[in-house]
This record gives sequence, structure tokens and C-alpha cells, in this order.
Amino acid sequence: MKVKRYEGKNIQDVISKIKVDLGPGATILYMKDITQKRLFRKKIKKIEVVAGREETKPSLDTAKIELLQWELKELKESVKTITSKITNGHIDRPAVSPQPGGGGQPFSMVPGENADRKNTFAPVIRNMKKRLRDLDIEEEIVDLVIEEFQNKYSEKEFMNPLLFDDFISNYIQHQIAIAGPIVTGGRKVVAFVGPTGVGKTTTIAKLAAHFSLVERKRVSLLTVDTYRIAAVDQLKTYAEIIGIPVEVVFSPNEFLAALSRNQDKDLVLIDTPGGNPFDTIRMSELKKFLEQDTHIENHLLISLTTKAKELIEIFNCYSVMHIDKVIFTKLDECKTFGNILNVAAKVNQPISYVTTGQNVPDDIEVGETNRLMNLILRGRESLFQGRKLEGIRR
Ligand SMILES: Nc1nc2c(ncn2[C@@H]2O[C@H](COP(=O)(O)OP(=O)(O)O)[C@@H](O)[C@H]2O)c(=O)[nH]1
Ligand SMILES: [Mg+2]
Repeated sequence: MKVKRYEGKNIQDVISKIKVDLGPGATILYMKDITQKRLFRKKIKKIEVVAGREETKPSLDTAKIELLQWELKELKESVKTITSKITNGHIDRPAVSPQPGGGGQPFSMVPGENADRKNTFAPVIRNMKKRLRDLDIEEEIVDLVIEEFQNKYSEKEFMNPLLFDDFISNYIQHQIAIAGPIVTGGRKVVAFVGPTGVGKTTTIAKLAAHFSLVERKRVSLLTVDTYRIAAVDQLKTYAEIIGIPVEVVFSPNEFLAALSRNQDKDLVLIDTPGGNPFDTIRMSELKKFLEQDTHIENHLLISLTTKAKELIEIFNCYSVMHIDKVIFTKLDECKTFGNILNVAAKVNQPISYVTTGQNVPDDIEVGETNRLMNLILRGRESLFQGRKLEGIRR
């Protein structure tokens, strides 16, 4: 980042200098009143501003530039209001004495002028909130983030948008729990549950292809058909192409017998019929199958295109049957990825995989913190920068 210090008699004066010098993408990092007091002489009013500009291609970051322009505009308006109040004698400008610790303030304010203080920072906070809302982060979480940021940093630091970026990144990193990929070793049994159409069968096919063809593991598929109507042809077709066995089971007893027939496998992937998660009878039927073997790892699939509120409801419905990990599907159909944070902040379940399209076996990735953080903060522009599962070897 290119950082420079500017001085001027008022904020408009300094901002024009910055604009000419650094261009419209400039960020105000720091601002201080350095009005010089001369004994028996008139005060010489001066403002010091430290501004910087990211040295990235502007076209890559137009959103940020727009944001900064907006911030600058808001800032100018606030300064105008304060300046006019000072001029009209509504605010008694204090003499600027060195602050303890050598720090200046973005604006000098009289102690007790809380309303003005609030007004000064309100645009900055509004702007921060807008940024988070635009990522489709829920209001509740937006408020929490801002509150934590306010508690952590001083007002001087508050004005630095880069600091806010860092803060959000850290916040997201702390919120998202990562499960890592399925690890085979001994026989591993993984069941995939979730509402109809979220992508259970497709995800199983992607994982089966990976573990069987890339990792050279012995893989078999099992499908639980609680209603004798579930479409199993799709799974059978995938199994045939990959060249692995598939079995259909209709009762909890058959299920146990099928599991024991597959003792020699490295990995058994179980497909389930899904259905409406609010259908409690169906849920408890499925539970009867899966709870017979406590070693089964249950992955709940959730389409990220679902509304945040519904996601939580689905999660709550499925939590009656012991969920170990979460897979987010259909990321390719999302405009924003704030939902990842919305769920992570409320549901303490680690993410194993994310799926990014219909292609079998390509469109699946292991959930990784940095990757998910980039998706949340940068949106679709980072969607195709993930590491495909095919290339991952352990
Ligand atoms: N766009 C997109 N479509 C997907 C993804 N995963 C699955 N699908 C599609 O979603 C539909 C339902 O998938 P399916 O595996 O049958 O869902 P299931 O009912 O949960 O087994 C199919 O058309 C899939 O191709 C994904 O990550 N992105
Ligand atoms: Mg299916």
C-alpha cells in the first residue's frame, strides 16, 4: 500500500490534495488536528491526514473503491457539519494538547459531546453494516460483529477500513468449524442425510469416484429405501460407471446385514431418501436405520441456496438424529455466501465438504477455512478458485 502524509488548513483542502495525488481509491487511515497555538498570536489551523491507496489494479476492486468514495463523501459531510458548528460557536474547540501515548484523534471533540460523537461515527458504522448486509450476513450477526469491533478498537482505529477488513476475516475464521475430509482407515461408514434434492446422491457419486478411482480404496454404496419408492437407479448408474457394488436395503435388519457383508471395504457410503425434514415419522424411520451402528458418521447436506432462517430450521429438524458434519451444496447457484457464516455462527457443526456444481466427480471440495472465508468476503469472483477434490491426496 502506498501511504502518504498530508497537511492542510481544512479537510476539504487536504482531501483535494489526496484526490489529485492518490486518486479516487484513496483511504483515509488517520486524521489529526494539529492546529498550532502561538502565544499572543492567532491560532494557525491545520489538519494532518495520513492516506493510503492499495496498489492493486482498480478494475479488480471497484467495489472497494466505490465503498471508499462513499466513505469519503460521508466523512466530508460530517466534517462540514462539525466545521460549521465550530464556526457558529456551537462547539468550543479545545486546545489540542498531545494525547497520552502520542495519538491524535480523527476529530477533536469536547468531552460530553456524545451526540456529535455519535453523529461522527454513525456514517462509518452504517457503512460497515451495509458491507456485511451486502454479503447476506444476517442482521443479528452484523450487530454482533460491529459491537465486537467497537469494543476492541479505539475511535482513531475505527476510521481505518483496512483494520475492519482484518477484523472480519478473523471473526469469520473463528466462527467456521472445519471437519476435514473423510479419513479412511479400518472400515469407515458415512451416511448422507438431508432434504430431497439437496444433492445427496450426486455428492455420494463424487466421493465414491474420488475414493475409488483416485485414492484406490475399496468403496461400496448402500441405499436406504424407507418407502420402497425412492429412486435408486441414479445411484446404481453411478456405481456401474465407477465399477463399485451397490445394495438397496428396505428394513433396519437388512441394513445391519448389509453393513456386515461390507466389512472388508475401506469405505461404505450410505444414500438416504431425504424427503421433507418436517415429516417427523419419516425422520424417525431413517433414524431407526442409522442409529443401529454408532460408528456411522452422519453428514447433513444443506443447499446454500436456502434462506438463512430455513437452513437453521432444517438443521434443527435433523439434529434429532445425531449429525456429525455438514456439507454445503450448490455453491455455484449462490450469489453471496454469507449463509456459511449465518449457519456457522448458530450451529456448532464442522463442515466437511462443499459442492460447486453438477459435474461428477469434479464439483466438490474439502471445506477449508480460508477458502470459505474468501467466498464469504469476495463472493462469486472467488468461486472458481477452489481446490478440486480430485487433486487432493493424503
Ligand atoms: N448446481 C448444482 N446442482 C447440484 C449440485 N449437487 C447436486 N446438484 C443437482 O441437484 C439435483 C438433485 O441432486 P440429487 O443428488 O438427486 O439430490 P438428492 O435428492 O439429495 O439425492 C440434481 O439435478 C443434481 O445434479 C451442486 O453442487 N450444484
Ligand atoms: Mg437421491
